[in-house]
Amino acid sequence: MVEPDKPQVAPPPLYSVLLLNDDYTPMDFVVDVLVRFFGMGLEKATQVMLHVHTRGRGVCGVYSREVAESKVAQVNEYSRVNMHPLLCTMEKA
Ligand code: TYC
Repeated sequence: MVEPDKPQVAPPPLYSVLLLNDDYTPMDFVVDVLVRFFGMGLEKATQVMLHVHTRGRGVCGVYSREVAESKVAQVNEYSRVNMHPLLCTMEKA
């Protein structure tokens, strides 16, 4: 028997929010960003900061496009007003 087509609904794409390493942003500022904007505890935030410091980049979290764009904008603005060159970006997960 011929079945009716199932509705073809793709799940919304997810985006990884990333921090990039640089030579100038203080480590404690990066940890503060991870706690403040990504809800991490101090221990996890320190691990992620050290990962970014040694590997060049690291994932802070995975979100819908709208939430990821908002995190990127908030982190880059917070870094800018605090005069640190820290960069946050996003890519499809
Ligand atoms: N590399 C920086 C330093 O030595 C620390 C740092 C870590 C900067 C992570 C950015 O996303 C970053 N002070």
